[in-house]
Amino acid sequence: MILTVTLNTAVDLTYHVPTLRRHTTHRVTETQDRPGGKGVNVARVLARLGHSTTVTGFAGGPTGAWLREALSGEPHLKDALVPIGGTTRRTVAVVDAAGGDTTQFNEPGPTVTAAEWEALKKAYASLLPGAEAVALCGSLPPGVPVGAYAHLIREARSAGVPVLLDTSGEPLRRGIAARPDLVKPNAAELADLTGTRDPRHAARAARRRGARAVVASLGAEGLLAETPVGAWRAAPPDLVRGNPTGAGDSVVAGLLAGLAEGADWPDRLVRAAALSAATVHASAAGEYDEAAYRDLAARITATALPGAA
Ligand code: TA6
Repeated sequence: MILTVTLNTAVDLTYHVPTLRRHTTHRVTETQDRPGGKGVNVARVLARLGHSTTVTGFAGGPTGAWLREALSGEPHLKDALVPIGGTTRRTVAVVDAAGGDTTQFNEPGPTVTAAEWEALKKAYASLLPGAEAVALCGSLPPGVPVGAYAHLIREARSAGVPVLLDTSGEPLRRGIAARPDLVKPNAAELADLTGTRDPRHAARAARRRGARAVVASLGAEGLLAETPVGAWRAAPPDLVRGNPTGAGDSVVAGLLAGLAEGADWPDRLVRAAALSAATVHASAAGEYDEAAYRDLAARITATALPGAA
């Protein structure tokens, strides 16, 4: 079983509009609701790839109930979310057909009490022994300590379970110091963490700070991996346009699927890059286009980069 942790789950709403403009009433042409938050997206992709996946984190209120109901229809996915008194947030992604880009609005999330955080730690400790890998994903809701991911990483490491971290800001900084097996920042998160804009230098700096391996998602330039056994780049052959919401989560899912299947690093990166581009192809947040995934996985290659990692 692969375990994903989403402390700040969400109901992701996607609005499609012909043209996005300020000071204008927009007529929405299409609406989609999906269970979301980064680790929830990772779990849905993994489950659709056939991997047994368990979702934990917090859910509460009517949106939390909706999210749990929506997840109950997913084969291979088990709900181990911890109930809270607050209400699960919503996010809104507005897809602008004319501009070909997406504007995202994320609520901060409900305030989590100290007792709820203790309940989550207990649930997590009971799930870890059955996990072959764990992914800790997304922002922290108010009330959760900033060192939460560092704590969960230390627990996974002492249980001998490989742990991946995908977050930003101070939780990322503290999480890296707890020595996760893998971090998956985007270019901005990596630059913010290390103070250097060159992705390769920045990825190496993140490894020196404690991450065993780094896979940076660089938008249209694809993925850059710095690992203990080498460095690679993998990018889709053509520019993919569409809704990028959840594309980074699909990178995490591809990396975990490859890890669980014992694939080598180049193969893991090909899957991750193909799943990410196939997610941009799909119109709803966090979904991927199956045909595009198969096609891209056959055409993407991972290129080894010179120099010791
Ligand atoms: O990566 C896309 C997404 O997972 C959306 O589904 C949305 O729920 C959001 O990110 C959550 O990110 P945050 O950093 O606010 O936890």
